[in-house]
Amino acid sequence: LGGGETRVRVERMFGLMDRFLKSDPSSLQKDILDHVEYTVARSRFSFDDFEAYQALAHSVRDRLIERWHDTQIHFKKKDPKRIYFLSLEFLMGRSLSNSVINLGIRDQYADALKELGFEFEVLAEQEGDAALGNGGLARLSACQMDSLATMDYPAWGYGLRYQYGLFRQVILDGYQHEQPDYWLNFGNPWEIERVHVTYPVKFYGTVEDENFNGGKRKVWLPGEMVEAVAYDNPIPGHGTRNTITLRLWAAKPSDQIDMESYNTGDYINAVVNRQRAETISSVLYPDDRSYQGKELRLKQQYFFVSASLQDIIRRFKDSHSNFDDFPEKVALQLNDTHPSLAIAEVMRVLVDEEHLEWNRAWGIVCKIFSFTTHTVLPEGLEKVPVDLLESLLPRHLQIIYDINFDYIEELKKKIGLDYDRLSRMSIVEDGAVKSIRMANLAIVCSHTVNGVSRVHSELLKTRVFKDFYELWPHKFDYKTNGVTQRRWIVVSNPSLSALISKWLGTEAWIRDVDLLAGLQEQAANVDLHEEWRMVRKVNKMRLAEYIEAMSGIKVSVSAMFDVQIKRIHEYKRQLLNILGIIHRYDCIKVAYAILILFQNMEKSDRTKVVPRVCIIGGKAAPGYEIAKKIIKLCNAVAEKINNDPDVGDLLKLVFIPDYNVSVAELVIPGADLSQHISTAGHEASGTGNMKFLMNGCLLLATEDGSTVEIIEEIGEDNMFLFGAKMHEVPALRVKGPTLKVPLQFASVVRMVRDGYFGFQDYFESLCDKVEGGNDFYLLGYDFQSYLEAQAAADKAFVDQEKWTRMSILSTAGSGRFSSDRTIEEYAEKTWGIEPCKCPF
Ligand code: B1N
Repeated sequence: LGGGETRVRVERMFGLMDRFLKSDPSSLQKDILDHVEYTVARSRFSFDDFEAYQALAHSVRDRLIERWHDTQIHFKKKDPKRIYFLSLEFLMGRSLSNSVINLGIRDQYADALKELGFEFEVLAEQEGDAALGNGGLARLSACQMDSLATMDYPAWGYGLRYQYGLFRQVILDGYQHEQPDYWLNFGNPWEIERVHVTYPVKFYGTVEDENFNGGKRKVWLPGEMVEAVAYDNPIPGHGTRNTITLRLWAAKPSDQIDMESYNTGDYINAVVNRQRAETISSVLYPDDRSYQGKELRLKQQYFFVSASLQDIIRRFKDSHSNFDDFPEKVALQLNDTHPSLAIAEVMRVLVDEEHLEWNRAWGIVCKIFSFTTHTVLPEGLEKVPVDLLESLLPRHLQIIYDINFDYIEELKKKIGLDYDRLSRMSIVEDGAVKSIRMANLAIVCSHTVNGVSRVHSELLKTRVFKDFYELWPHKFDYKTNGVTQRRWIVVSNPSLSALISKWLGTEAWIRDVDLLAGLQEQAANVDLHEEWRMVRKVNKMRLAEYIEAMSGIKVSVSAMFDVQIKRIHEYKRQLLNILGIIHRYDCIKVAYAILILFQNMEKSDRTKVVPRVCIIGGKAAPGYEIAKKIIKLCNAVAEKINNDPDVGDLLKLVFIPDYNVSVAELVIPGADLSQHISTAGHEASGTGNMKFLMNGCLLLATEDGSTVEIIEEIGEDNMFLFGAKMHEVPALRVKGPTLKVPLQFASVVRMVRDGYFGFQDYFESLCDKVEGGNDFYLLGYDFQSYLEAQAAADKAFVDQEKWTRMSILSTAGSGRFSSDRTIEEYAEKTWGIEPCKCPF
């Protein structure tokens, strides 16, 4: 088009469009009904709740897209330094409520829907979870995206669009069964498929030398090619127009390959082969913290890394021609070692494709990467067998060897010929199976190595990465994790949110969470107490209804709701919780026997028992036998207790199946007490504790991970602490079999062993894990102090005034644990980026 014609066209376009979509009730109603008719393709006179949800979601999506476009145009114009957050997992949960709240149009939508005869809350319940992650690490990524958007940072998230997210957990006869989570079955209104944003990703093949400019260069001749297609998920900030991108890649067959088979007439096989490509992004690996050298997992890692980097480099080259400027414009964040192939990939692109000289490329690489590790144990670190890497990514293996060679030479100059240390610090491990240590690669090539809590960072410096810390102390830092108060208070606990705003006289805490500290002054105010208790009671009623609907168990809301929800792991000690419950049950039974014997209430302790509803939820990795037995034990104990007429309302045990983000949103606001009871030194951070804290739930906890910092904020008087301290654990383990274990512990384990809850043979190995010198996680050692902490919680609960004050102080002291604070620290100290706020 000529200049004149373009102007006429642009003017015409402006004439036709309203600047922004309107958000008054009748505009919203019209939009929703239009989507019913034209997007969902149902008659506007006949559609059900799910269809109404779909139409509603699409109308919200339109508003998101508008802001998202503006933000992207603004970023492009300003060209700031960008942060690219690479993570194999994002646990986003539901999007509807979060989006309308961040956009500031929730009430408008609720009003609009009411007139159409729908309730917003009911429609919001129709949405399924996006569960593209395992647990804490993945939910952390999601919280951080919310903060990045809210704080106007020029950020992109990159990950994989798994066809199947984390498996659905179904409990049959008390056992966990896994079912695939085909979350895309009914379409996903929150993503935008970018059919034109695609990149080829190469695998296998050989590397050859080629003559180039009078010298030699490496050329990778791949054996397989797959196409990466972008799916963009707009992430809206709160109280800002900024809406950033979470770009997830899906694998599609590439057109560039298999021409041969078509031509040789093997048409059917050619088509079948093409489908193999899609398996790369088909399923999320359900193990957290354990690493198996699986080819598909490595393929997933490289697939998403390669596509993301092509995208990032393309964006850089749109407005820059000199790669020396790359570090001024690009920060790459490695979320654990999972994306650390990115290091070798950047080297490969710069050297092999952009023809930079090796040392120049290396200089650039050393300035762009930062690495956050979420691991505590050396066994948790990823190691890729050299054979596997050689076959899948032959050129990358060469590059890693070359990086290692230069690095070891440098290292020798610094530390001398200490071969033990050199071999520990090498990127290449020479063992029975020669492998690449991904953490070492990440540490060597990153300018910063972050831990996720203070004590985690201390562990890294003194144990796991001690050698590296001694060499490069300046690289090591930590950013204590945080969670977003938008989702974990405003979305999931609207009544508490309203109450906080009322008492603080402002909603500003939603973006500036430190303001929550203002509640401290009111912690003794009786009017606040009354309203606080009312809000908590309403949330408990909501949770009680859910429990009844799901399990048929009726629970009393005047009981203490005691919750432990998280992945099932031995170190997280759900077994300690269950054994504690068995002890409580036993005490109630004894008290009952005394009551019957003496026909005297006074003599029995029964009246002193504080009624409890114990709630446990979480998934076990499908191959983790012991974790699965813990789930079965929980259900077996629940069966016994809940059906025992002697117990009644004094004790109930509920296992909540299929724990996920939306279940957490329901359970956390309704909890009185929550348990974070990992053996000290095992939880890198923990983030569930922060969500409970924000919601005014009291914590029963060990001094582990981020809990240590929570204690500093709210004081140990406001929580129930117990257990061996981190520095005591190693010595206690050495003592092992000689450790004195309380009688009560032996007696509850005996009940399980003797088949009191059935399934005697099945539970035997579980009991063996905590007795006879095998008690690695120190359940026996900590049992006594655990029971004491539980007793202290009971005592505090009886004094409702005290409890309410502690609860208010918990919320008031939670400000430090917002992901806004974490992200600000990363932005300033690690990434060197600044906000880039979209004007309008
Ligand atoms: O990351 C969370 C921490 O709060 C937890 O303490 C920590 O356990 C968790 C391999 C992991 N560490 N490692 C993983 C997840 C998936 C996977 O494939 C490892 N998750 C954690 C956030 O910092």
